[in-house]
Amino acid sequence: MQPVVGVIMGSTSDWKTMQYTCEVLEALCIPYEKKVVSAHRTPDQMFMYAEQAQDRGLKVIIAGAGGAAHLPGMVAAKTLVPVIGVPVESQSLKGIDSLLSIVQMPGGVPVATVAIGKAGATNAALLAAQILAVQDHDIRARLQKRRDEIAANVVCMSGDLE
Ligand code: RP5
Repeated sequence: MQPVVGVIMGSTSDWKTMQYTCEVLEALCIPYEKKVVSAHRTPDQMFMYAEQAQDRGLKVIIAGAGGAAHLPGMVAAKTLVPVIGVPVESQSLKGIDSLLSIVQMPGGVPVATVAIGKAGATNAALLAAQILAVQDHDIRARLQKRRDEIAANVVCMSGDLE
């Protein structure tokens, strides 16, 4: 199936976090591709990826990076495909560095920034799915089912307190 979501990350070390993005996309049956592309170590490949994304059929790009996390912003600078940035938790600054690097984009070039780490990686996939669901009713139905299950779980948890 032709991928509609591109999941990229700055290093293989980001996979521990970005695997949660891919798990959710798989659960929602959304075709995606995954790739390591580094803003600093392979800048030419990063620009090529961004420039070709739209013509290759990608509808959303999810970019995870840590530390000096320039990947989401630089990709966003080279494409009109919406970019969601996932701040990966860094060892030295617990991902605050990643978060600030990704979220503080200048006006005119947006990156939708999610939370640091696993929750952010999970929500990046759900946000991508919600963007796709604007035009894809099957994805919307799968998202609604997932939301209903989450709500049912919370109701069950409340029962456990009694
Ligand atoms: C960033 O540098 C990557 O996104 C990664 O989070 C961080 C560290 O990379 P490695 O040194 O583990 O390859 O570019």
